[in-house]
Amino acid sequence: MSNNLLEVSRDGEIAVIVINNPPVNALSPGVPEGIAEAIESIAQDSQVKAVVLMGAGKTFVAGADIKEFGKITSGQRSRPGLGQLLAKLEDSRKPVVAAIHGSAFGGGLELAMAAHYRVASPTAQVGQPEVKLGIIPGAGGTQRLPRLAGVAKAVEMCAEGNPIKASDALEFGIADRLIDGDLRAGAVQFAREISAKPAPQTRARSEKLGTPDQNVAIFAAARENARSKQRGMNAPLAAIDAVEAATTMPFEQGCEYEQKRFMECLFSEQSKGLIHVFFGEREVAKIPDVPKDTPILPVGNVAVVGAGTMGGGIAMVFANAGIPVLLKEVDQPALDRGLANITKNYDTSVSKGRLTQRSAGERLALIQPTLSFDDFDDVDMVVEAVFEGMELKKQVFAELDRVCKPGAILASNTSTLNVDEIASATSRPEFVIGTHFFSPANVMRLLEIVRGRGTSKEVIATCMQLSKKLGKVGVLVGNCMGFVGNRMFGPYRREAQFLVEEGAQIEAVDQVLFDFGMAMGPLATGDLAGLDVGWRIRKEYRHLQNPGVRQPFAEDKLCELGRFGQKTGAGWYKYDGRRRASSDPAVAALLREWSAQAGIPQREISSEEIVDRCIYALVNEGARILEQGYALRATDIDIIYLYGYGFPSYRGGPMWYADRVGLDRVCDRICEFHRQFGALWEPAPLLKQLASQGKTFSEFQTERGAAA
Ligand code: T1G
Ligand code: NAD
Repeated sequence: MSNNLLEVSRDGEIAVIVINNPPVNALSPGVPEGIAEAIESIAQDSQVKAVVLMGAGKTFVAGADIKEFGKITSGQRSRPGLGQLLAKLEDSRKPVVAAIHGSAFGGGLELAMAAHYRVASPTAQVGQPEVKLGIIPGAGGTQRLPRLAGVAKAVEMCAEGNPIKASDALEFGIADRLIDGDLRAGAVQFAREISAKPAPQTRARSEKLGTPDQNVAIFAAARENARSKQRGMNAPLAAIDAVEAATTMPFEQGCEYEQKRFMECLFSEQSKGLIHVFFGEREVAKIPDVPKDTPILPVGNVAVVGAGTMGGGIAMVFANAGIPVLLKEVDQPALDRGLANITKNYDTSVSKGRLTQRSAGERLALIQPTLSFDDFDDVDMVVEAVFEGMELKKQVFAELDRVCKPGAILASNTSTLNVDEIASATSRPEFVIGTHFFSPANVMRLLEIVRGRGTSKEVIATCMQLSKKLGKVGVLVGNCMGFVGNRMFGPYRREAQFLVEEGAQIEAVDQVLFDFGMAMGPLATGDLAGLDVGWRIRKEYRHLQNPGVRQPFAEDKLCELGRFGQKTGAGWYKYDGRRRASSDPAVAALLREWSAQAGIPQREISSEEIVDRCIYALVNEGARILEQGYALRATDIDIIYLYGYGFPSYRGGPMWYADRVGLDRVCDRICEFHRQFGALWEPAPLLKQLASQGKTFSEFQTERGAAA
């Protein structure tokens, strides 16, 4: 029996059901129905003694079809009754063996746990990642997993959403055997071995559900962990409640409770934001005019110029990916400083158990220090990370053009400078590109890839693919000042400064944005990155400022006092030896004085105004970037802000957030600020247009995509 989504065949007395719904065998409409039909017809076949259930292609089942969720929440279709299918599977009197390779995620693991046995290839992984989509397992996962793996492991997997390796699945009783080599053959062999045994039902098990005394501590720790590590997210807490229900309610009742919480989460704003992010992360990798089959250039070894804050981290990124790195500095003391920082970072990772001493040593060995360009003639790619000055960067690129082999990619980590002007210092602008890492480069996942006027499609495709290999989320952006992330961050931090100049407390501005979900408040972020970085850039571009337009003064004045932030022990806050921040009344007093000198009246400022001015400043500049084409999609801007600036993922990103608020309301508020504060708040034409048409940035993106 087969339909185009699955195939049933026989291997002697064993029936083999193969799900074939590429690319990830999601439980799209037709798949659960097909499995149910197959189980029913196998039940009638007396020849069959047991069943193997597996996936075709690269993976078992990666879960429910996420693309269908929108249709459920918009009422276009009802929720697929996965629960009924799983009960039917579990009730099969012919034992069912799930054979797992690749990923058994979400509904995929739930399917496997409803089977009577599970075997897996050693490279497989299993997990309940639903909370990363703002939902919880909805097909019995929170009820069957604790029965198989115990309460502590189940609550960790369901609340944190991270996958576990096959060897851990075996250790915790989720898998019954690991199969080296041919999985199908091994699974059929296993099915033969158990075909005469009773078919154990996971739902009937309770030996691992613990006692209330044991469980109370587990759930308390899980809730505390969720509140700190997944701050602001509702789904992890709902997942914990559902696993707890498995320890206090009978199975069916527990499933009903899970169902109720699942639907609650599915219809939540947070889930919509996180599903937007899920597909957004995959969409940013698609460049309309750079086809999937664009030739990729080899990047087998690289060089990094400058071993400062960024250069050192960038060298670690390549070494962590197993790519040998030449690291060049101007002189030995600078080189020693850079290597010492790198070594310290690896030692920290080892001391925190994130890395073994052996692999730290292997990675460090891949970083070869040098003081000359002599060895650069053989590298496939160079990333330049010297001081942010155009003349110096052009000197370095002219030198690279002279020493590097034809076809080597020449990338700059500049955070603001014009990539075309840097490229003009070479004879090969088609090989020049911006690779804007974020600090600390070995930690932050975002990589803004800056397309120059001459950058070739091969170089773009190579860097986009390389970003994945480096464990980064690569987003292609256009070459304008500050590119996308920093260009939007300017107005965001400008408003934060204006708010404290007008009377808001420093701590209040940071706390309100922190409560909104930002990883850190805007002023504290300035202290972390170094207030002097922006100060140097403002001084470099002072000549471009429009004299009639208000400029924030607070951070310039703090820098004139040498308060650069964490690096000097004082900025907006003061810092102890371990960089812990505390309020500094001296700054508040200075601000009152400076505002009085500037004639800025002081007033009470609401939290709502703080959020709107900072977040809508992001949105307004984002709209300009979108209409000017420096970002391909609104989604790209959202992904940049999630991975580079600590914007809360459950709000989907600034552009998605604005869409959910309603662009008409956002535009009205910005017009209000325009009237109150002047030209800086001129609404972006695209925002005005979409607001007047009752449209969203997502719709604009789809239309532009269709037009491309
Ligand atoms: N539904 C629909 N499409 C999916 C999908 C899914 N579950 N998983 C992946 N895709 C698409 C993806 O958008 C991309 O499309 C292509 O497949 C390849 O994916 C009932 C309710 C499995 C580890 O959260 O983690 O089950 O961009 O690029 O890097 O309780 O995909 O090519 O057009 O990611 O090899 C829970 C999500 C669902 C797992 C493979 N499951 N997927 O990674 O490929 S909720 C998940 C992944 C649920 C139940 C609940 C990864 C992967 P396109 P890819 P990959
Ligand atoms: P940094 O001052 O920490 O380091 C710059 C290093 O470059 C110094 O060690 C210096 O000795 C070295 N250098 C200067 N001229 C050199 C040459 N000719 N050859 C080799 N080395 C040379 O600066 P940073 O913060 O690492 O910034 C480097 C670049 O990265 C800048 O373009 C900056 O805008 C960009 N950037 C910085 C950050 C950040 O948060 N610091 C984030 C993203 C991008």
